[in-house]
Amino acid sequence: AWAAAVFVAVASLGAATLSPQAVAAPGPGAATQFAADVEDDGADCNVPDPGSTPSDSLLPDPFTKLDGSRVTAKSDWRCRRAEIKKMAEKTVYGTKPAKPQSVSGSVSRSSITVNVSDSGRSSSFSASVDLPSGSGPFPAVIVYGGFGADTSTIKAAGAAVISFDPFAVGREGTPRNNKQGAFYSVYGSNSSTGLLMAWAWGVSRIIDVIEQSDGSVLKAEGTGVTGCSRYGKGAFVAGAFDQRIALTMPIESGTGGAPVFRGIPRENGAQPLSSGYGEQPWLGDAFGSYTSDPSRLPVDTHEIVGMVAPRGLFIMENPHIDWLGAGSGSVAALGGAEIYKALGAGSNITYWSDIQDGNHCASRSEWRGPLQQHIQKYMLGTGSSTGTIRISSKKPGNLSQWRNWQTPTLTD
Ligand code: MCU
Repeated sequence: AWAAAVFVAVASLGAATLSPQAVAAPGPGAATQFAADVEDDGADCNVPDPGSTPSDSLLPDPFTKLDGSRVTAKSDWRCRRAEIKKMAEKTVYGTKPAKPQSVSGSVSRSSITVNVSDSGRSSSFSASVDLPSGSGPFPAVIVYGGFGADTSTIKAAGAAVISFDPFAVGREGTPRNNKQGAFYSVYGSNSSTGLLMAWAWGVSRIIDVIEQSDGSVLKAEGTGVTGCSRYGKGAFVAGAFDQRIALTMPIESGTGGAPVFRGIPRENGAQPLSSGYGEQPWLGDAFGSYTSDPSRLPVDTHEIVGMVAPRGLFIMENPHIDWLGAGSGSVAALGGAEIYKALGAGSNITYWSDIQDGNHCASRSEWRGPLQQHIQKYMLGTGSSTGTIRISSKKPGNLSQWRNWQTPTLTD
């Protein structure tokens, strides 16, 4: 009850194929070398129906494909990721529809508007823009909600801030059979897709509008995404499901975000899966059949981390509040880092829970330097930071207890 009260208080403050060259050292202008130029570069993959997968209390092997064969080449990851995407949509988040028939809008120095229509239904939403000093055009970080993200460091690093109100796209406080917001106006209030994926769809549509603009104010290449707490869950999902996003930065995301689902029930004080499912319709309706037994899930979040690979990922977590499940978060990072390593991009993932200030969504000096370095490396193409895994001893994670698979050496 204590933790829940704290969260409510904070919440009320704001309501391409991986080529060998793709993992070479970055140079100026190479900001987006790890990102794709399309939202889903595995859209052409032939993904078999996942059917039912065996129950497994350990983390599923990211490198075994649905046909039972193993991933052997880096280029295989593209279609293996498409399998993970399909399973994750089906069991965890709900489907993310492809780009609507029509997306239009505008980009100015102070705002972005987005208009979509598909199959005779339309909706729109807008977001505000805050530019850094300099002449631009700038890559932007799409910042969910109004708290927890260090927008002054983002701007000081040289990126624009797009303030995105996720509730405009998928409102909280609605029952699952009457979801509201721009996403549900188009796809139906009884859509089984949860809010996190609806928000991710909104982020993708913002990127569409930036891509379609004349590029004088903002550029779509080098886009970042961040948010804290429920918005950290959102940022994590947005980055996994749009491969144009060059840098994904979830903060203190908790259950439904980065932490492995299989770890949550075994982690003292972590928000239970049933609570993460029931508090808000964040996860897809289908997840309701897994809350009492996550070992039946065909995927876990280490593979969602792997969907982000080899793009920049900076997971920030808070080990001082049990509810946030940072131990399960570190297992997700360690498991996902195996995928980064296999792709030759081991230095593109950072996990950092080794922090002093335990306040939820606090502004933290420890993260300022790495945040700036990540923005410069992945969004601007200047600077070169090497990823680090800094796990607090308060909430350790031990990958060897969670897997019975080995990481393959993949051919180029
Ligand atoms: C960590 O994110 C959530 C958490 O899952 C909820 O249980 C709590 O009510 O709110 C947190 C949050 O978004 O705080 C701002």
